[in-house]
Amino acid sequence: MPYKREPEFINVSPKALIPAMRLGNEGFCESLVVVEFIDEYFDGPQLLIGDAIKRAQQRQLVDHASKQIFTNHFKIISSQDPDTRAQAVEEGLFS
Ligand SMILES: N[C@@H](CCC(=O)N[C@@H](CS)C(=O)NCC(=O)O)C(=O)O
Repeated sequence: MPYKREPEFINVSPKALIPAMRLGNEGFCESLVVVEFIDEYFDGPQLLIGDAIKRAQQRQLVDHASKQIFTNHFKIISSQDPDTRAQAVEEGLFS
């Protein structure tokens, strides 16, 4: 792995996936959770922008990337097994 799986990281991201964040003693992971937390917690420009429909469409895009693209992309670039890479391409692009 390109990064260490330190216990404090695993505490907030049990599957050792990023993004993950910790604030004080609390932490969590998952792209959409992190995006929504940043918007709710911090002042300043919002990550999700526009009216409710636009924000829902952005959540849908993040959700799709989170479930289909990120995981498969990582397998494509990191696996040494050609079958695993081929399956990740199939799943990432066509399912
Ligand atoms: N559903 C997760 C997917 C996160 C994910 O797949 N992250 C990738 C990087 S984009 C990762 O941490 N890969 C490392 C690994 O699979 O070991 C989310 O949206 O946060």
